[in-house]
Amino acid sequence: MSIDIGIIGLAQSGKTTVFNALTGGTAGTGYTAETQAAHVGVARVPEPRLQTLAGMLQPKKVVPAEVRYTDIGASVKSLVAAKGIGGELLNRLESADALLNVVRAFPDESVPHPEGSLDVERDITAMNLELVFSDLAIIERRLERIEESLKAARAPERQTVLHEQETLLKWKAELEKDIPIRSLDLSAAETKLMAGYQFLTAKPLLIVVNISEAQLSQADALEKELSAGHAREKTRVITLCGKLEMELGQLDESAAAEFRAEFGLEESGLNRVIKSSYELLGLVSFFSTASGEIRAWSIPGGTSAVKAAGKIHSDMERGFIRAEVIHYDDLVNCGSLAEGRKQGLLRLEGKDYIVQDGDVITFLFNV
Ligand SMILES: Nc1nc2c(ncn2[C@@H]2O[C@H](COP(=O)(O)OP(=O)(O)O)[C@@H](O)[C@H]2O)c(=O)[nH]1
Ligand SMILES: [Mg+2]
Repeated sequence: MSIDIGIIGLAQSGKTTVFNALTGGTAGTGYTAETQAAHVGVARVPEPRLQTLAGMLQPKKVVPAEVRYTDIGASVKSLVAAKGIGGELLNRLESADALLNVVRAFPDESVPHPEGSLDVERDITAMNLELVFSDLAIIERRLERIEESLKAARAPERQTVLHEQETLLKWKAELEKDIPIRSLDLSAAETKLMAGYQFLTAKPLLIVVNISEAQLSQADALEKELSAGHAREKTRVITLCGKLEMELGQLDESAAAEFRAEFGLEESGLNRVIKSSYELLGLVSFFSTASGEIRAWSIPGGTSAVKAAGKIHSDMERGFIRAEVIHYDDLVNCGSLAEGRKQGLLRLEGKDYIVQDGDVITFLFNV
């Protein structure tokens, strides 16, 4: 299972362009009727350590981690209003790990803006309100059902339902003040309750400001200014030159690097988006080695060895015996797994070991 990110944004903001840039896709951009099917694609997570490991261990196969992007190609608000057909697309957003909001900053007379003018702040607010709108619809539906069920509920069950009702009313009041659920301080019980709902305003949000090539010189300043206003826990802002990145994404690595240097771009847009997403989601990378294959994985920081094994295969979680672990840095320093074992850098760890970013792991398990 890969990390799953839903792309949202106003019409013509560059959602499909950014989707293509990230996934190397060639989905049609420009004006398209809403309710079109979503675009789904994967990006390989750039991970230089994986290349180094591959060079060193000479595996038969090298598999990078992936992030899955879904460009739903419709406004959240219209999906909420349409329900039926909107439902499936909305579900995709609701099951995403994070949302990526593409906000238009590039000027282009030939691309009409739905609001008639460019205004990054206004568009960020508009999108936040669409997410609020969607969550309020969920809460209202649930509250109606609760009303119904309370009529018949008996004492023990009644207490739980009343508690849920009270919590939902509290969140509703916050949402009505345009406060997203992700910025509320939730108790453990509330967090548990919330997990059952998949609220859109509860998801980490990456705001990608789509700039033109001509705006590249102001990109850093713009990023700082917008971050000051919007970046907080679970929200980040970055600028990206969507169209340029999409075009570069179609070139081979060395040609792309050459153009990047000409534009003064230090790293690829994909790199920057992935880095911010990882920060936002608190993800770390580990590497698994097994039967001639080396593979990179992304897991939330604080994941135990047995859960990390489960990410690879449920059998590995169920039959977990132990993990042989060496840190990437140690492995690179000593040169081989055999040498790592000799020097005692390769350790045996149990189920509860917390996997660290850069761990190279061989899982031992029973089937
Ligand atoms: N000039 C310029 N045009 C862009 C940029 N990004 C997207 N576009 C154009 O804006 C239009 C809408 O882009 P698209 O990705 O289809 O937007 P979507 O409706 O959000 O999916 C297309 O004609 C794109 O070529 C950009 O950075 N600069
Ligand atoms: Mg589109």
